[in-house]
Amino acid sequence: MVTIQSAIDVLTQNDRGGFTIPTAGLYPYQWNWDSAFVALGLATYDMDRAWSEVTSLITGQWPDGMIPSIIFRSDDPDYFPGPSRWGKTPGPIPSTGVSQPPVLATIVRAITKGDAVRRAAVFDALFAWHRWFHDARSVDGIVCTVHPWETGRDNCPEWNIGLDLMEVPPDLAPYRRMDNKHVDPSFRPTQDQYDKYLTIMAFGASVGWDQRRLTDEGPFLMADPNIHFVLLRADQDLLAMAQGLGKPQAVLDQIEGWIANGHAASEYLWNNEVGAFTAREVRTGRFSNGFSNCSALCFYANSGTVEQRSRTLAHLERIDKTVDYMLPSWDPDATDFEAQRYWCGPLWPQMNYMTALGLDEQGAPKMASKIRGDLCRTIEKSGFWECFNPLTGEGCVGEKFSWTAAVWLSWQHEIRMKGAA
Ligand code: 9WN
Repeated sequence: MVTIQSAIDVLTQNDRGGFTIPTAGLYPYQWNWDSAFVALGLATYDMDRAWSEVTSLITGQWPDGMIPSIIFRSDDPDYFPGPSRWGKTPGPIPSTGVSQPPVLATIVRAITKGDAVRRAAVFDALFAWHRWFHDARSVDGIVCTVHPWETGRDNCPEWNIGLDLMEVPPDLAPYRRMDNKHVDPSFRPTQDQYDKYLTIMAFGASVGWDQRRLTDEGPFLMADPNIHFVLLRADQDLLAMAQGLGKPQAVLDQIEGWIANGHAASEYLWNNEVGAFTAREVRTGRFSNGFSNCSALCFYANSGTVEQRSRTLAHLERIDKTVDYMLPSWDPDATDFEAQRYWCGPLWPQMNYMTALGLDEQGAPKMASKIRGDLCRTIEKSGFWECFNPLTGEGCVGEKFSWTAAVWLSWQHEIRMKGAA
């Protein structure tokens, strides 16, 4: 049975002293958006510890503002690719050379209500990170991504149109994967995908992790609805914090400009044929052809037209009739849907969290509560897994997973708060 204490135990067991790993064995370092969700869970019972999750992540920030996807405080032979393969990176702590969806400002705003001191302490770092996305990753006003790992959705079929354009050089340095030693390989990305992930890394290292060059000249360039909507939402949360902190007009103007640009960029990701927001390969303009579990983040970002939102909702209603547990990461009616393979089908706790929050805020409470309730049912059935089979509710990949425990704790806390009010 899952209880508040069992969820807290997961976070405590994954605590490595001021920061939390996603799960023991498979992911032995601090990951970017994982830590943001972890802070949300920790804040329900230990605000000081939640705050060190936030500040420890920021400690890895690069001089250009980027906060990397993984911070390597040690070199653990159990994980590949670790710090030696990423090579020398410009940050204060060894790290990857790409970022991850910037959910942190949204979570900082949520957990620091009324705490101007804490908000002020991290505002500049958050601002610099957002500016980095809008500068280093922007192509004609669209914030793009250079690596599937940066999107947090590694092997989602959305990336195939970008990966298909790539060639793996014959001299790619040999390597040995470690992920498949920890978990069933049928849950994980394929070898060809890994070769391409490593090819992008080799390019990044060859240009000394110059982020502008990685965007302009790198082998992979796509626009991702996950990064797009998460950043657009986070920009709005950053603006609210800036206003509350009395930041100078120039700062407010800058953030307002990002938000206006972001709403305009939503149009770029609207795939009229599918009737949903989907990823897009930037150099060819080609769209990916499927509904994913970030298509409906338009609600979370309060973006998209009335028609776009209602077509999005229609997809959610169709998918809900097909699977037992919402929300699968890839369209269950697609031929390349795979119920257990990572981002090709399983439902992901942090995605259900953001999607349900957005639907609730934008007037679709019924679907919001379905998406929240289904995640709670899978957790109650199977435990705090990394992700879940949407047809059976069975857990997949990593067990005793931090963000799963954290999201569940945050919902339990909300229920208790409402009951007490
Ligand atoms: C690569 C840690 C991370 C998540 C990502 C998820 C997975 C890593 C991997 O695990 O990615 O960064 O090795 O598969 O896709 O969203 O942050 O939980």
